[in-house]
Amino acid sequence: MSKSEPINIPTVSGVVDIDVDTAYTQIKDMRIHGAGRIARLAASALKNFVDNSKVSDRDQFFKNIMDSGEKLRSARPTAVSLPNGVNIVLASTKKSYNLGDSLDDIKEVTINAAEKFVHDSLDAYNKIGEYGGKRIRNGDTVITICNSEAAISVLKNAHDTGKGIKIVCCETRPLFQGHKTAATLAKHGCDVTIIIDSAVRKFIDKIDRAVCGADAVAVNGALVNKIGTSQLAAIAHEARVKLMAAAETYKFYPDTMFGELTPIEERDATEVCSEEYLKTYPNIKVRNPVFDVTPPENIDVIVTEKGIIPPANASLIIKELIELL
Ligand code: RUB
Repeated sequence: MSKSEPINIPTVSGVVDIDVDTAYTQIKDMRIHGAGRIARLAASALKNFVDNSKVSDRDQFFKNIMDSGEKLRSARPTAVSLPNGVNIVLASTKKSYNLGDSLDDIKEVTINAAEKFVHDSLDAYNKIGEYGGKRIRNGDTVITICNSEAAISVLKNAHDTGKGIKIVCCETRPLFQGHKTAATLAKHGCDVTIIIDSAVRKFIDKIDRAVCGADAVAVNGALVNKIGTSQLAAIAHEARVKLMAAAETYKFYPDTMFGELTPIEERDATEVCSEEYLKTYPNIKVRNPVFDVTPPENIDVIVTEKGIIPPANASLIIKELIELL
């Protein structure tokens, strides 16, 4: 993916037919990206695993599907939607296995759980769009970053309800996911402007609201999202522009309640500089962390499918999530 490649606009897809190894590679290589999409792809792959399993021994089946879950969870480290999605599906598998259910019953329960996860994920976008859209006012100019389906849902809703909004998309270096967001919203009929990431402060006095997605929400309400989000949030806070984070509840990170920190993925230097440049100047070091952490004091609200919460209430969502897993 580069700024010169044609734009392949990702869609909000339901259950797809994909095996575990292919899903793992597509997520790892970012052919499918964005926290919600990768979670749904992993759930689809677990369903596909069950559909195609030829194993007749229930213990062996259980071990194999747990190994598949482990593989899928390891494809990318930061978006907690991925382990949460896998764990939500496999929690049903485990329960059924531990109850002593037959292999056929364990399979059926797993398929139902995978389909339910995908269905609930898609349903969450509509709710987040509806709730978040209400907080956008007539004529607002709204800035966004990266390519978040949840944030796009809020923006589309505000547009569709006739608020006459204008949207500014940060292009989101180094992989330019902001160009995808701009293309999706322009196709939807929205008024869209792309700016380079470093132009946010220059334009902030023209901006009324900021909306972004989430890869993870910690127990203290801190938000992990695409690199540049924390900078956008700090600039917005300085200018008294409110930032709304749009996050389905499966993006809240249970382990942060027990002291874990969210690992921040660091990707290849060639995403930042060309191979030729790196060969010419082998003594130049390149760092490419792809997510950052926005402190809760720079976030106005988090919009979930269960309603809008202040960042300080993140622990309530996490407690509910822990009960599911
Ligand atoms: C994507 C990104 C998105 C969140 C939320 O990063 O940071 O803002 O994942 O997206 P990458 P969504 O392109 O590196 O995966 O709302 O679609 O789940």
